[in-house]
Amino acid sequence: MTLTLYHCPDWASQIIRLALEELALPYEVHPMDWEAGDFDAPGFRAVNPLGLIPALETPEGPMFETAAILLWLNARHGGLGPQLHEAEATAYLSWLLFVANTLHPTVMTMIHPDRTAGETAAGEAGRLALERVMTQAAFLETLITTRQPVWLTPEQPALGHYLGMLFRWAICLPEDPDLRFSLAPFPALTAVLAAHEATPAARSLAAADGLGAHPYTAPEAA
Ligand SMILES: N[C@@H](CCC(=O)N[C@@H](CS)C(=O)NCC(=O)O)C(=O)O
Repeated sequence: MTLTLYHCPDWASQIIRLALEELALPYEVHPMDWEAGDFDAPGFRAVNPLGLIPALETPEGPMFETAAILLWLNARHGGLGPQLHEAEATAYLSWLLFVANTLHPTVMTMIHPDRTAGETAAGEAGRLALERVMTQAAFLETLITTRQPVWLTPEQPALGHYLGMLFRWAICLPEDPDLRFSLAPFPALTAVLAAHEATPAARSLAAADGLGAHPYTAPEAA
């Protein structure tokens, strides 16, 4: 089965690349260059009309949206999270979609507050987004300490890597150092991310893409 991932290192497509690596699936990478206008190219818009990555070409048609691709890969190949017929799916789907619909856009607002609020209100938007991410991280901390879900261990690594990339960006990408996230108040979440950044798949991708030795827990901008 031929899979082609439209990808930039350290962008959201990295989450899908990590899943493909964890599954040891063969795939091709279609490198994307923002400056060269690749995101507006008609060929790419035929794959993802929204012009965003990740996008994945599959033998059954193109896919986009991180969570959708993770769920499809898991349905096809297993190993990334619970299957729909399993009891753990109720909690897993709820938290995966919380991450995709709530945490992911809030982290994007931390990184690009001007896109949400315009240049003049960007500082306040960034501050409020950081506050919301702190609250959302606290929800995750409680989840991990009370439930210790198997779908937040490297045994079922999709959501752990998704969180790892989001917190990586929240820690190192906001322009204002005072508006960057810290994992310090969240030891259980930190342990989950540390376990995921230590998987062989994460280590080899981090080395290949220059993401450092601790891309989730002690990240530096690539
Ligand atoms: N909800 C989308 C968000 C994807 C997204 O924001 N992708 C960014 C890269 S991190 C992108 O392609 N940005 C290009 C742009 O904004 O034009 C998903 O989860 O797939």
